[in-house]
Amino acid sequence: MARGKSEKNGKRPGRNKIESIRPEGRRAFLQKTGLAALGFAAGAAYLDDGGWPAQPVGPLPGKHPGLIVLNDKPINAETPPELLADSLTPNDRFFVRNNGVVPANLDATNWTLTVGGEAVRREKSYTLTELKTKFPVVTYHLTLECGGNGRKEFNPPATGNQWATGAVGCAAWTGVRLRDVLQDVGITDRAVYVAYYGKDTHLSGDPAKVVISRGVPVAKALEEESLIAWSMNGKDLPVLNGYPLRLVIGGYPASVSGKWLDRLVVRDRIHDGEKMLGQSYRVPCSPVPPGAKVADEDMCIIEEMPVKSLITFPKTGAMLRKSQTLPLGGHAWAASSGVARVEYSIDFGATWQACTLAPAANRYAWQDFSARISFPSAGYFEVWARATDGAGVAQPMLVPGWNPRGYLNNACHRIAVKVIA
Ligand SMILES: Nc1nc2c(c(=O)[nH]1)N[C@H]1C(S)=C(S)[C@@H](COP(=O)(O)O)O[C@H]1N2
Ligand SMILES: [Mo]
Repeated sequence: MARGKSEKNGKRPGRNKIESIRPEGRRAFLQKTGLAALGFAAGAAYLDDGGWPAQPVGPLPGKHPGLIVLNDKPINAETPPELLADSLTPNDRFFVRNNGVVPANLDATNWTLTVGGEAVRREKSYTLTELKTKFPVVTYHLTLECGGNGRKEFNPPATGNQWATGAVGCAAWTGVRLRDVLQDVGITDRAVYVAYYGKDTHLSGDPAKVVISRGVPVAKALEEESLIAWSMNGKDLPVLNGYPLRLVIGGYPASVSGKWLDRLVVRDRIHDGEKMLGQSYRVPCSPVPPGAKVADEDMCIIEEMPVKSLITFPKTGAMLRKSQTLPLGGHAWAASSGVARVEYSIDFGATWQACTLAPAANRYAWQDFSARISFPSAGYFEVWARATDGAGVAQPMLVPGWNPRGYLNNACHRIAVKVIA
């Protein structure tokens, strides 16, 4: 189990014996408690879900075999919570969200990044070596979360990858600041948006079609943590995560962090590239009832992602004795306001207790939380975690605001625990 790994890394307090339920035991437990029916993230139960691949595809090249492959055309894979226990998500465990075909024959030596658009003085290109030597090289811990993470829980269902909880990760990204490069190119005061193009190709095979080209407001692009990165946790980017160069922009949906990055455009308007318009990465400007049809002009671009947390230890279905305490662990993240606190509940949200919250390495980095939980009796419990951001906004306990594409589900994560006498 993930526990062994966590303890080896010294990340979790103590070494309390939490026995995991044996396969037969787990199944019986899940049946008895109706756990599977609750849609809990319980290992292979993921793959039994209607619409998901019946057979796991993989392992993906360079990726941990425990990643759950939701789609192989394009490749999309999420990380189960127990594989996300590390403070920094290892490269082979980092989720993959592709909209097109991974580019072949990636050549870092001859890679160039071109910066153009209506609002630059003159277009300019850089080789990777130029980027690495011309500008200060910086490292930040930045959380990337897909806007559709948690989509699986929306009802009526939204089309698209049925992400459960694992389209998120936090790595140490190394590169140069986007703002240093933009400054070197020279952006004019007409600049409104900074957008990307990557080298991946359209699923249709049509070379004229752009897979995805999204962007951020100039002010966001100019933040000190907005990076053009070539390294993840001290190693080259994995091919599936954008080798050899990508944007990493924390706090916004990860769809703005363009992979296989070869072109930036500084626009004099809100970028109108592929997956910027219509219903993509947009939510209703004002709340709508579940199932509503919303006209494109009433949909607004997602900017900052809401506060969220994830329990990564123990795995749901853990079993312990009443005499033991449960070491709880996980991460919490929010956009620019940061995480103010994390609490847990073992009574379905009736009462909440404080977790210990580690400081953030920097803005937009997730923060580890932990707690030691004593249970009042034997029996079935759920452990819920709830984070509150710096503006006092907490995670909802239930799935929030239904929206046509199923974005921004930041409902509390919960796990099942069985306490035996
Ligand atoms: N070139 C390119 N960049 C891309 C994408 C893509 O399909 N092509 N997907 C985006 C989306 S929707 C997400 S959530 C993140 C996922 O990053 P990851 O695969 O490294 O986890 O990449 C973004 N950048
Ligand atoms: Mo995404």
